[in-house]
Amino acid sequence: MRFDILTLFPEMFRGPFDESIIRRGQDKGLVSIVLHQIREYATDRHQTVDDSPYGGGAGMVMKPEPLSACITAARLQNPAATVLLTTPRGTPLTHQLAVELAGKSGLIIVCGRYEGVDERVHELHVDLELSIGDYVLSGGELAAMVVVDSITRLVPGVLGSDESAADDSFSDGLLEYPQYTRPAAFCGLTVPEVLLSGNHARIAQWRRQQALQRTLERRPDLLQSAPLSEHDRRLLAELGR
Ligand code: 6GU
Repeated sequence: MRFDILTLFPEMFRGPFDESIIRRGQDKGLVSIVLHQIREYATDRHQTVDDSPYGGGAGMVMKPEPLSACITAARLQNPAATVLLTTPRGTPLTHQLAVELAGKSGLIIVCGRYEGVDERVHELHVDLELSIGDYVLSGGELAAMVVVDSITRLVPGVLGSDESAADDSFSDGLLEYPQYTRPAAFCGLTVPEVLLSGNHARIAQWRRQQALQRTLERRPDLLQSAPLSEHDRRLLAELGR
């Protein structure tokens, strides 16, 4: 998967992209990330990338020409890519959508800044506007990092077989069950007996029950769309759903 990221602040990405899973994806040659400085595509003497909004109002708007030129340049290098724009008004990013985007041959991510981007850039170039949640960030860069991270871990081969994404929260539509490691007793709290039993069927059953209980308590909205068995429904009924 090739990501092209268009931003006014490429330096913001260096730390996060040089560590951990994203680093490993790049080292394995499964993921490549190319940063583009939008300002390099401004043509005036002051390299202007923003201007005040037509019609008045607070803040600045990203000018169409430098951004459009930068997107065109990225497209030449990543021709089959889907163009995403990070904005709080976008479609909410979910696990489901991350899976879908991980299947694309390339992604170009435009990081919105200021009060927004000239609407004609959306019309001409953007396939999908993405938001990472119902709150406002100062710019799309942190959101773009979240998008890249959530997609990279789903690219086949990036995670080792011992750290599969299959058990992650959301992958089965539920929140993940509680995890424990040694020691068996810590600060007076013990690990549930079933996890020490070696009985894999009982452990799987306990984990499923815990995932259902947590989801019911914290994110009951997820139960509307999670695939549930008859047994799951009976467990939830016992929990008072
Ligand atoms: Cl994608 N961008 C900005 N600026 N704020 C956000 C967001 C994106 N998602 C949630 N808040």
